[in-house]
Amino acid sequence: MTQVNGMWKRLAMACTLLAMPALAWAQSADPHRWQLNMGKGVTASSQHAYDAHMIALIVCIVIGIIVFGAMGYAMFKFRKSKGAVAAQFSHNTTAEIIWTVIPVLILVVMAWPATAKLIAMYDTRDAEMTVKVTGYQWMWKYEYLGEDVSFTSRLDRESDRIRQSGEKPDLVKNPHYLLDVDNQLVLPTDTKIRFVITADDVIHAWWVPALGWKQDAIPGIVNEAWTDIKEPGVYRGQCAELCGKDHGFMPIVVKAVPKAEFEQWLASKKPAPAAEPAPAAPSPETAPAEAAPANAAASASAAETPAPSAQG
Ligand SMILES: [Cu+2]
Repeated sequence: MTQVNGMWKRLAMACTLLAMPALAWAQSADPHRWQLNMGKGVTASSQHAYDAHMIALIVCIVIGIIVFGAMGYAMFKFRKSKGAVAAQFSHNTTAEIIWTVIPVLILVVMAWPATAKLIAMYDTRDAEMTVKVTGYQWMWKYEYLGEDVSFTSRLDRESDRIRQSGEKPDLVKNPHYLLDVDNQLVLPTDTKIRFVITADDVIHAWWVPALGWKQDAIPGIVNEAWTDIKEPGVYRGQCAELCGKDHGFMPIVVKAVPKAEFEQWLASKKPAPAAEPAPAAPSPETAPAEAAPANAAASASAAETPAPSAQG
């Protein structure tokens, strides 16, 4: 008996040692080569998904150990060579009730927190800002609603050059080959951000694993999602719905920065304000607020004037 106990202890220790690298890798936001477990991500949603996954995984492991342990023990202990004779019975009501009720209880225990987390994932109320994401063949458009800031984001030119040239990509020189974009989606941390997601041509799906969800981008339909990124960093993703020949070449890059830095970035992306005081204005007390729009209008019309002649 002590020998059997010792064997189980050694087996448990071996299992723990084998699981250790997986537990260590699970800390990071982005996937690693040979990663075994899912990542924890950097948002509450991704943490919830990770927790639900770990609960289910642990339940599966415990059930697996119990079932296969009992099977192995029964096959070894009651083997034919030891003179064991198969029991003869057609059914046992007590056993049937037990093996129905226990799995139902296990499922309820697993479904309860999972459902609560799923409901929370779809609750976009009380968002502090909204970003509209539109999928195109083959790029993304981001609009910061109400901020007058929008831009497209597509595969970076160097990745595109390498893939079209047929040369072998060097992952040391280009560690983010096919995973970089020209314009990153900059987002603030510690902010509830609502996404409205759609597409302009075919179905795409916007997916950044570190945020913990993916959402279909469907023409004519506006889907919703939200995030609240806890850690500043660069998080990469891809289109996750087969959308055409360049489906594999429309990556996503989210750059999460602290709120103050985001405000600065957003201000820098807004169209230049019309009321720029002219530096040459000598009047020290009142900035010529009306003069500036007039200047802007004048320069705008000056810019427009030569256009017809240039065309003609
Ligand atoms: Cu796509």
